Amino acid sequence: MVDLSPRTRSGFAAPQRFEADVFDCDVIGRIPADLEGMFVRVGGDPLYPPKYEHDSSASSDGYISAFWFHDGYVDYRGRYVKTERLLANKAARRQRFGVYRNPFTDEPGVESIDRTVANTAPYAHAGKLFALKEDSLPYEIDPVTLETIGRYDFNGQYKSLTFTAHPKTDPFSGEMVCYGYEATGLLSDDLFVYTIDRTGQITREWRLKVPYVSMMHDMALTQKHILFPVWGYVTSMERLKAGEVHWGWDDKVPMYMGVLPRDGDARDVRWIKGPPGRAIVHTVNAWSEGDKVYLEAPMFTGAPFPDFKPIDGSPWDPAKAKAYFTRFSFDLSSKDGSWSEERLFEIPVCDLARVDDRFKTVRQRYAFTHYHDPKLPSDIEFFQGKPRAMRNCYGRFDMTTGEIDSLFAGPTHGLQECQFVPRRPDAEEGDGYLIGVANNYKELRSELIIADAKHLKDGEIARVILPFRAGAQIHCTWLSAEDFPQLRTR
Ligand code: V55
Ligand code: FE
Repeated sequence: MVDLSPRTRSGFAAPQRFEADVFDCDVIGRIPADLEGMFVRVGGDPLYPPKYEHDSSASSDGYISAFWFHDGYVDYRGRYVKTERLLANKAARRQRFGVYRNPFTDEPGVESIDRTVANTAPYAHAGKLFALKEDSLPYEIDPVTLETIGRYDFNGQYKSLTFTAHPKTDPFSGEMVCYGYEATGLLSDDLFVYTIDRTGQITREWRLKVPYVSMMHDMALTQKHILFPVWGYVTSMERLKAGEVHWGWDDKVPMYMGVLPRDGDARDVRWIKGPPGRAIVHTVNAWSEGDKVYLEAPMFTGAPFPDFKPIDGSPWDPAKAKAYFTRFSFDLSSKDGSWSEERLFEIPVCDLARVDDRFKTVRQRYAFTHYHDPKLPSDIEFFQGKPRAMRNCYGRFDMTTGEIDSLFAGPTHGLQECQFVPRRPDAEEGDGYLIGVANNYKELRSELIIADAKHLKDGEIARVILPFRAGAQIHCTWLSAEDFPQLRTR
């Protein structure tokens, strides 16, 4: 019997707890016939409620779902990621694991079981699809059935115990750069970095030490450099022994930007020191020009997540949990590496921004993200007192001119991260489709929006209507039928 603890979420965020197949989804409008492939999402859906009230929603069980596009039709499928932890909980019919990334809070007897819930990001490389979370190895997923194949360590070549949720693929070489932090065990200051070629073979490994252990959630890649933001979410054995979640916010520690030359050795890494009180959870894109390296990313000036609170006991401050598109530049020619920041837009954005992935590692013009436009209606009564869920627009942000083209999704809709899909492999930057899920808080169901990325103001081309809430999404991706030919005949 599942106990509905007070912490159990209600309304739109209530656990779904079922797996689903919807054949031939309802569509308003017309699905473009040239859209062949699959939009894949990963998020969390707690099969069993958290064991402790102070746990984070980042502990919820990984759930992978997909909208398969073929011949103008759309089918939906959703499956739990069958992690070791999920299977152990199912066998016992209870939650056996404690709070976020803290094994000291688990029940006895689970020590040898992988704690990850694999709930953060889908990622495709070398013909394989993975569900990722930064505290363990990837789980490989069958792209047709969405069933879990198992944990993957690149044929034993990948030595870090952890793998980021945000690898980066160089669109020109096809190689994937990835890393694991706390690479040799809980609280370790080891950062292992890898390149994996387009066939899935590991071609390089760097072993680095970080300035301090922090949530290294994302990285950025240029043609010349790999960037590692290190910032104020910190941890310690004391907090873990005290039963706390892994991270606490420290606004005194400086931010660092690790800059590793792609053709250099581990000793060539530079840790450029920045101000304290900064957070970059996700990057947008980066590029190198001579001795300068540029990074565009939404930046917070306080703790981004309410579940990971300040270590000094002060309350989490929602006003500082607003992110603004910022361009950072680092001058590698000066001895200490200079650091500068420029705010690009005066409107806060959701920090899940995407680009046309064919232009990663070089300067790109457009970033796409959801955000809240206060000039457009949002019906607060439906958002359960959670104004942060009111993301009513998808925007195409022109990072060079400051223009925003946007699509309004509706007054009772909260948008999730979107995906850019190029119209053709050789289309110009930004010519393609923007795809993303809207939570319809009024009808308590999920809707998939498909828009022309060059004409957002015109509204969507089609909207797929699911007859239920498709659950929380953290990240998404697109599998093209060229890269996954088995999708042509699924
Ligand atoms: C994030 C999400 C996570 C996590 C660490 O979005 C960072 C940031 C859903 O899990 O474990
Ligand atoms: Fe993320």
